[in-house]
Amino acid sequence: MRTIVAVMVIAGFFGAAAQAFAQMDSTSYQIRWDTVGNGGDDVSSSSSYILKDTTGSAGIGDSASASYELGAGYRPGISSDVLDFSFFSEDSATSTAATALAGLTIDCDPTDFSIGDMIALLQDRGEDQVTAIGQVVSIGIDSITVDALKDAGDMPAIDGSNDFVAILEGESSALSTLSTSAVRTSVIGMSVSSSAPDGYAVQILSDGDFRDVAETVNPVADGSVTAGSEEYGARSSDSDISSSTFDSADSAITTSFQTIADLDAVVSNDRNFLVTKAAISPSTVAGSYAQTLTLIVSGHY
Ligand SMILES: [Ca+2]
Ligand SMILES: [Ca+2]
Ligand SMILES: [Ca+2]
Repeated sequence: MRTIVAVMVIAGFFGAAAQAFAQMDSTSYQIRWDTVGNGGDDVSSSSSYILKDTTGSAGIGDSASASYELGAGYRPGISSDVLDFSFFSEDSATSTAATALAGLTIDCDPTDFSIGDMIALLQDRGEDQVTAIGQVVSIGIDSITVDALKDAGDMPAIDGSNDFVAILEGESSALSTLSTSAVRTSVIGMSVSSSAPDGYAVQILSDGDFRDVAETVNPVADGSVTAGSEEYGARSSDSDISSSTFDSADSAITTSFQTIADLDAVVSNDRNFLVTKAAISPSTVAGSYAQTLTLIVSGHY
């Protein structure tokens, strides 16, 4: 029997760009913000909270002339920039059969799940897989309920045949034993919060081919990873990406950064996912194939 084990290791990074603020300056000095008040403290903190405050502000409000704009009051132009990125990869070892979906409740054996787990719901795991992700908010006797289901345009239809719920956690992902008669998949969930006014982008790159020493699984080139063909690639749940094909086709992950999710808006916990897919042909050499992926999120300021 041919045994090909595929492992994917994913690394996450975090990028931020500076935001420009109004300021006062001279040749030698720059006063970005100042306060005239009767008390308070610019920054107070405890182990749990940070407070930025002042008291006694007077004449607050916005005013403008042809040349200037004034926002009077306690630092009205300042807010703490937020750029937060989390990703979680499919733990196929803990996947559980799903038998039905009603609203946000998935019928399954809930033994392996905890409240707060990120999960992927997989209809017909493999080549024709339909995926959605969510976070467990309650656990029943024979079901789990999630806060929302983010899909890639089609909600999974669960009939109990080849349907699963898998926990998304950690930074490595296994495609298990590859097959000449099926497509193996693994889901990478992503969540972004960004206060950047023009939104954010998540980009991906690999450290090389999906490989075992000199042997590689060919990067997908025809837009679809199909059973029986030696192909490896990924598809995003973001259906609107202008700078890459991950939104509309199974695409090769290269050593150059490519966008896998973007949104032109301020967002809180905006979720997307990437489904990595691999298939082999009878001529694929047995081995343990792997690559390292790097994900970067950047705010658009
Ligand atoms: Ca099914
Ligand atoms: Ca193909
Ligand atoms: Ca988009």
